[in-house]
Amino acid sequence: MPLKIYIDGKFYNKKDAKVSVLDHGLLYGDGVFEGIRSYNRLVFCLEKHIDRLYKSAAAITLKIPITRKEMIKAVCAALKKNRLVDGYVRLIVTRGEGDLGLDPRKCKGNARVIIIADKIMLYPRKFYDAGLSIITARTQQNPIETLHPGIKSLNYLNNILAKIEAVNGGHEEAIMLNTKGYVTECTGDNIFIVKNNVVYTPPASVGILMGVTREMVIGIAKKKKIKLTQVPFKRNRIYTADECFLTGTAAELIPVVKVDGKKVGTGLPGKTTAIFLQEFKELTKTCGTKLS
Ligand code: PXG
Repeated sequence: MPLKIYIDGKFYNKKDAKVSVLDHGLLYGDGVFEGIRSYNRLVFCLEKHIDRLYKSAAAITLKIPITRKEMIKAVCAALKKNRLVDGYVRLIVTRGEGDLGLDPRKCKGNARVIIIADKIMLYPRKFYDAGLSIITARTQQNPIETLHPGIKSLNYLNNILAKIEAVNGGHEEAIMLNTKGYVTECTGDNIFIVKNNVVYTPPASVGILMGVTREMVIGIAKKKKIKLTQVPFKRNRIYTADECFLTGTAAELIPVVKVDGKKVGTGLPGKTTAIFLQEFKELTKTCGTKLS
């Protein structure tokens, strides 16, 4: 069965799912997106993703043409239409079709909603078992005074430049520092370290995407009475940490065992990371919106 893709209220076969070359999402990266996952027909934290989508849109003065309720329905419909039990949804809202000028007013409120529901592509198992080796990128995080990293916009070039550095060095991910040298996040994941049984993750103020998985990890720490603090830190704190892990919708929680060629802790995935991963797996069975 060909993939059925939602564009503005209708489903199209993949080969017919097309948008204009004058769409400002394509011309300028003018739009926002979300990556959402379903586990056994439970759309994980769907409302949180929808909230973030509408927040991102508001931050770029993009008016989404449908209500949150309609959006939730459409995401569920896209998963059902493609008979996905464990799926991945890419939800995209672009400024829509305009002309060659970058003035968003030319798009005349044609904002376009696209929903692609497909199978999830995961990091290979070996990375969960052995942990990732990552680097610090020379490409810095966008300062919060520019395109705020908390906005999940279609303009991911900065992250892609950092990702290219990682890939060129034979790594899977790269840490981006802010202009003051503080650790922010990776190109598609938030970052956590553990030192002496305390968990640390960078706060919003350094410039990060407020990850849904990150929020779940913070909740798990509370529940398990593990001390977790959101404080700025520099990369030397990762080099001397006992454990490090990344969080993201696609990756879930993935251990990091090497940063910039230096072993983190014992150089093996840590026990605190394992506890969080175990608890997270439980949440994927209960947190979200069940497909009817
Ligand atoms: N930081 C950034 C910059 C992200 O893009 C996260 C953190 C984690 O957020 P969530 O809410 O997923 O826990 C993300 C999300 C990809 C891809 O293809 C990555 C994301 C989203 C969609 C696709 O690598 N990362």
